[in-house]
Amino acid sequence: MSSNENGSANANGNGNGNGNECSAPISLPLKVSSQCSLEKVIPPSPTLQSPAMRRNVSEGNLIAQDVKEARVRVIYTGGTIGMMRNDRNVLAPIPNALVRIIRKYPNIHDEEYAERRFGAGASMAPLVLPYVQGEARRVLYQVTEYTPLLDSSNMTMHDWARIANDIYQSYEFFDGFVVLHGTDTLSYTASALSFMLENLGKTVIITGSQLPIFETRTDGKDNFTSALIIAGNYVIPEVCIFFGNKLLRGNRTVKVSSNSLDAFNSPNVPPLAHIGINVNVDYRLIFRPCSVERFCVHLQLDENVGLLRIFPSISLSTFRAFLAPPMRGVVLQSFGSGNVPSNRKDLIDELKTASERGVIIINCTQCPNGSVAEIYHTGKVLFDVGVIPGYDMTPEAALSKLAYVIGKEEWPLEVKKQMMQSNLRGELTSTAALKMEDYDLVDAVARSLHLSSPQELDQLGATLFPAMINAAVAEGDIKKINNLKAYGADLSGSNHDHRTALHLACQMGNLQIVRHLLHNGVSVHIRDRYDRTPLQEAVSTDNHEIIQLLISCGAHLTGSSRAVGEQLCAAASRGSLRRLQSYQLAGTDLSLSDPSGRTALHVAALHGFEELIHYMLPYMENTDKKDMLGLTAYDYALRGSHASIADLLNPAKKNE
Ligand code: ASN
Repeated sequence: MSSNENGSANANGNGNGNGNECSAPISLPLKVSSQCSLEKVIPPSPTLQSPAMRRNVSEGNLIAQDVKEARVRVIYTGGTIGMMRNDRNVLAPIPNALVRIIRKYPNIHDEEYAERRFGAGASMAPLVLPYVQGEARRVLYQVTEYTPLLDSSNMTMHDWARIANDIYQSYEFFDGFVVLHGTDTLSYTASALSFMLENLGKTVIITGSQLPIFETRTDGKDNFTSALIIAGNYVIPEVCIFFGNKLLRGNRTVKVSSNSLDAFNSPNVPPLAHIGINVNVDYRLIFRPCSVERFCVHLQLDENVGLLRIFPSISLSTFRAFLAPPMRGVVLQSFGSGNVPSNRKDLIDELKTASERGVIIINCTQCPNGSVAEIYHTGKVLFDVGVIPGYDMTPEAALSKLAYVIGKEEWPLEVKKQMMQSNLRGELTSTAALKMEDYDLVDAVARSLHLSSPQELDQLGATLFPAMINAAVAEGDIKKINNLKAYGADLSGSNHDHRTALHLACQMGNLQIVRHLLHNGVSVHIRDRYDRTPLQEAVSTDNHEIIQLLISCGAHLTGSSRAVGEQLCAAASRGSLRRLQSYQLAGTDLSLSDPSGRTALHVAALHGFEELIHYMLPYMENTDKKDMLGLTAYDYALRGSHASIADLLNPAKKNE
């Protein structure tokens, strides 16, 4: 597959599209697969750079404005959503049509806003979702179209790796991601991506439709626009599926209908959000990564995995052939709560031999609802021969998890088996789940206020908890924070200024609380009403340990390069070495300039701050940058009569 940006012709492929015969683990080179057409707003995608080189600031002449914006990358892989009927009257994907056509749909693209924002006639400019009542941000979206567009039945694990890698490569430049995909294998892709995208901190939504978006009657428009709204406005750090007014956890889904517009279900977990007149997210259900680690991607999948559905009188030869090498992982789809014919010693022996050979066999039920459990003798025999319980995982999740876990070459077999039974991304219900004292506290307050409906209780919780958590954070009281969590509070909840407990903890400089919140999965990416992230709070208070902790968790600075340049110049004019160090630790390029082209080096040279010059020089690629007056930092040092600084910056001396 190769890709086009916003529908333009571009044959820049990864060459990983036809792996049907491949049985080796898939490994993609980590490289930028396509040029970003949001480049007026967003710098080109980085390769894996040193922290000093990494930056996420906008280039170019942004128009100053009050409207808050969110950037969403759309990866269009194919599926009915973009199909049209061909001359043989069957649906087939049409290359380069989607973006061209939706540019003309006023309820999917706001041309007037786009012209004001990016200039008239900018055919490669990002698309813009029209204003949505009640949502904080305007969603700007850029579409990457894959070539060839695929019916999802033709997709392979290589395509999963392709999507995962594209998200990884552009992760810092977007607030969220939407993948347009055919519905037939959508649950497999969603499950696989949930494992491959490790320590995910942003919203990834996969959607598609049952009827093409170009037809008069279509579910494609609603699914697509709702996915964009959620990806741009809500931080739900999971791989989700949006379909038929519901946001579902991707690795819990199954396609349940080939003709209903409500085609997906997540039988064992309620929807994460419903879209009605409003978007109602149930934040208590969101699965958050609870390790302090940066987002990364695991592209190595093992294709030697399979689904073996037991049926009455299954033959030994079928069974044996299925388990034979090179098979390395099998999802055994058993009856009911995990039962197989225990009177078939031939099959049980075969499972035992395969397990002893190192094949990981995971027991999942054929029932759409419920879990495998060791309650019948017919199930117990499986545990005894080394078959692992898959609890309530869907076959799609179990299969893709096997491909992921077996692809982790650094994990020994025992660790792999352990991981298959562990809840990695919310894909299974651990039997050891704790019973929370949900809402006791809120109930007490509700009773005294004579409130009773679930909506009123939810509303009360949403109002009370952020304030109470903030009070606990301000007091530095971890025990209180834990108690509130046990009462059902969402530690990632935000107040009316959209600020989270993490914003406050960073501002207050309490490293211990910051670490505690991160370990409890609080997102580093939530922006408050003023567009500030927790990392910006830590920079503003020059807390280097917190900055480093946030960075190790995948935080990055956002905002225009000019604005950051101004901040750097302001720090230099105050002689604040510590602030420059804060920006450097936060991944900022110290050579960014303010709107008049001056860098912090110019300003430090003018004011005679030699210590700052010494600090900055190793980080500056070009020390002879000219500002709008055509002056370099060296010129400023001369004009400020700072001879020793001029000596350090003298171009003639540097070239000696
Ligand atoms: N066959 C199509 C696909 O999976 C079905 C759809 O998208 N509704 O690509």
